[in-house]
Amino acid sequence: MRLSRYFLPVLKETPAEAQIVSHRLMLRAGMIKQASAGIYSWLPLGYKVLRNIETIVHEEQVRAGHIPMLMPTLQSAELWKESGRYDAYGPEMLRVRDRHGRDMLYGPTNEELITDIFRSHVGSYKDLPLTLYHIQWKFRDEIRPRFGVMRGREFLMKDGYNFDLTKEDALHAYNRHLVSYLRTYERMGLQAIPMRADSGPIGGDDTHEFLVLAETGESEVFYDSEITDLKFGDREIDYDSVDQCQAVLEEFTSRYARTDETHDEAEFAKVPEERRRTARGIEVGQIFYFGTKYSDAMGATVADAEGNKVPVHMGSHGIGVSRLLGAIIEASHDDNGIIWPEGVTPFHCGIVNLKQGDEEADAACEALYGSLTAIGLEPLYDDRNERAGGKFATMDLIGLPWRITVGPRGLKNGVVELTSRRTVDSEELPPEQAIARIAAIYGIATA
Ligand code: 5CA
Repeated sequence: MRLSRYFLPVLKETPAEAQIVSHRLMLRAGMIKQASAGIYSWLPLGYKVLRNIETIVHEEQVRAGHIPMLMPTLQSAELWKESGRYDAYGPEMLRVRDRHGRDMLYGPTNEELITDIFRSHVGSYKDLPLTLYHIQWKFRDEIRPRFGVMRGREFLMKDGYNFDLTKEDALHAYNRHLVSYLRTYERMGLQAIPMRADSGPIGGDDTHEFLVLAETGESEVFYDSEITDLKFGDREIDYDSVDQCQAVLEEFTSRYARTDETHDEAEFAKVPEERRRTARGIEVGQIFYFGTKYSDAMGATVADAEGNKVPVHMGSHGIGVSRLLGAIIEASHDDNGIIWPEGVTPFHCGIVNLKQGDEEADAACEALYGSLTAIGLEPLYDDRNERAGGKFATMDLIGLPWRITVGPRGLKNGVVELTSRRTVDSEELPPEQAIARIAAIYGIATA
C-alpha cells in the first residue's frame, strides 16, 4: 500500500477523552473512531489488525478440531425465555421489538441459539463430540463502557460451544480449549495467564479467565510469579489426546493464579512470600464447563449407546477479539507509539523515502516495494511529500515492526537502512539483503 493513496487519519493531538495508552494510540493512529458510547467504526488500519487477530483465532480453533459457523447478531427472545435468562440477564441486554411486536435482542452471547441448533439436528451420541464456534459481534449495554475497545458495548467475540456425552468428555473439551488459547495468545505476542475465576451469568463451576498482565487492567489478580516463566512455545500437541491436553492444563494451572472474585488469602499464603504477586490484568478470554445447565432447560438430549435419552454436557469458550487490540497495545508500546508483534502487524514493514521526487530514491523505493510484494509481503510505502521527521513519527506511531529507510546518501554507497521498531537498532545493508532479512523474519523462503 502506498500511504499517499491510503486512508490513515492520524491525529496530532492526544484525544482528551482517552484515559489509557491503548485507547489514545488507537485514536491517534487512525485505527478507530467512536460512533457512539462504546461503539466504534474500524478504520482501515484498525480493521486490518482486527482481521489478523481473527485469522489467528480461526486457525488455532480449526487446528484444535473445532468447526466454524456463523450465527446472527439479532436473536428471538423466545429461546432466552426457555433458558430463563431473558429476565436474569437484566439491563445489559439490548432488547428490541420488531414491526410485528415480537421481542428480539442483540445477542450478548449465544448459548441458547447454539443449543437450539444442536437439539434440532443432533440426536445420537454417535455425532459427538462436537464443538462449534463463530466469531461474531456481540452487544452488552455495559453501564460504563470505557477504555475504547477494551470495554465496548458492541464488541467482536469468538465464542465456541462443546457438546459431549459425558462430563469426562466435556472436561477434555475444556482442556483442549485451554491449550488452543495458550497457542492463540502466544502467536499474538501475548502472555495470557489462565486464572481461576467466577462464572457470572454464564454459569457452571469450572472456569478460567485468561489475563494479560497490565497496569491498566480492570481485574485485580493474585499469582505465583513462577507462572510467568511458563511458555507454550512451538510444542506439538495432539488435541485428541486426553492425557496430553490434561498435562498442559496441569502445567499451566497448578500454581496459584486467581482473579479477585475467587482469591483466597489462606491459600495464597502457602505460596512462598518472595513469589507472591498482586497485579492487574486484562481479561482476554474465558472458558467454562457448565454441564447440563442449558441442555436441561432446553431439552438438548442425545440417545446414548443403550438408547436412553440423556442431556448433553456443554461448555462455552470465549475470546475477546476486539479487546485483544487494546491488550496487545497495552503490552507493547513506547513513548512514540505502538509496537506491533509480527504475528498481528497491519503491514509487514514500512518503506520511508527520505527524498520523494529524487529519481534514484524513488526508483529504489519502487523496486523494494515491488520485490517485497512479489514474495507475498505487504509493505506500507510512505511516498508522501513530507519531511523525514514527519514520516518517521507516523511510522513509529502506527507501530510497524520493521522500517526500511531509503535516501540518496545511502544509495550512493548501495545501501538502505533497516530499523527494528522494538529495539530501535539500525543496520545499513544492500536492498536485496534487507528484503531477505524481512522475508526470513516472516518465515518466507527466498531463492
Ligand atoms: N459465552 C461465554 C463464552 S463464549 C462468554 O460470553 N464469555 S465472556 O462473558 O467471558 O466473554 C468472553 C470474552 O469477551 C471475555 O473474556 C472478554 O475478553 C470479551 N468481552 C466481554 N465483554 C466485553 C466488552 N464489553 N468489551 C470487549 N470485550 C469484552
